[in-house]
Amino acid sequence: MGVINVTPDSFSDGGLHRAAPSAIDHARKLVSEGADILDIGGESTRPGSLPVSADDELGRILPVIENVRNLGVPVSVDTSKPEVMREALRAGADMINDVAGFRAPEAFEVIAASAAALCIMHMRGEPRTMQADPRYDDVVADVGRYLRTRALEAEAVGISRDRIVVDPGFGFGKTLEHNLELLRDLQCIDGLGWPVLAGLSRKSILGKITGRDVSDRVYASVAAALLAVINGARIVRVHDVRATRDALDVYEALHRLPERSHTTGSSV
Ligand code: HH2
Repeated sequence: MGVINVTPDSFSDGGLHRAAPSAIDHARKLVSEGADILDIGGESTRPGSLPVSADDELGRILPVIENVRNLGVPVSVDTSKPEVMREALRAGADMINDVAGFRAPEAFEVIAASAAALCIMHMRGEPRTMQADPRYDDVVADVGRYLRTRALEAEAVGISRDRIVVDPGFGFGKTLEHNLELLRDLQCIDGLGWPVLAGLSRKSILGKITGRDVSDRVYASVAAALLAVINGARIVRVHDVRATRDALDVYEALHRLPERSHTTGSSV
């Protein structure tokens, strides 16, 4: 999943694609580099970011959705506002990705009234305050319980299981240790029964580990995406599509090999 932030303030590429023509060119580039899904966002969710109005968000994303829906890949829209979800779906979006887990009243109902897919993400609190001393009894169990509850609630309003994706929300109200535990034990989230999406691309946890600035986290991001896939993620949300695609191509080539029979080591 390639990220297109049509925002002035996103943490890694804020302002780069705030004008629709630039965002559309970027979408074309990501598809040519191997993105299977595009994720368009009109509101930054970085820690401390301030909310924008639904009108402003729609003004940013609608021209982009209309111009990228014919690129041959599904279009996801990253939003937490039901009115933005509704208009985005009307404009041709195939999926809604909500970092707030569809907590807004009517959010699930808007999706249920469409044929769209949805990504339910775990976030503790809201972007303005989420990094203030996050605590969990057991982060993997707590996040897993939340995602399971929300996914079952989505199914209860009539959204079929094959439309639902879950995401532990790396960096959203979690310390470095919380994020690492979630990455190490991602199989537990995968074991819930819904496909898992993981977004680690360029995030500050990678900066904390490598000491690198946000503009210099491509290698760390590729490593994190690959580890997420090895540990069960079915979709990785990334800024650097070409580099990630190459890494996943190598991983997938291994998986296409026929199984070797393990009868003896001495014949090697
Ligand atoms: N991370 C970001 C935004 N949306 N959606 C999902 N499902 N999972 C994520 O991990 C996730 C997400 C933050 O990254 P970015 O869009 O690059 O930055 P910003 O929120 O500042 O626009």
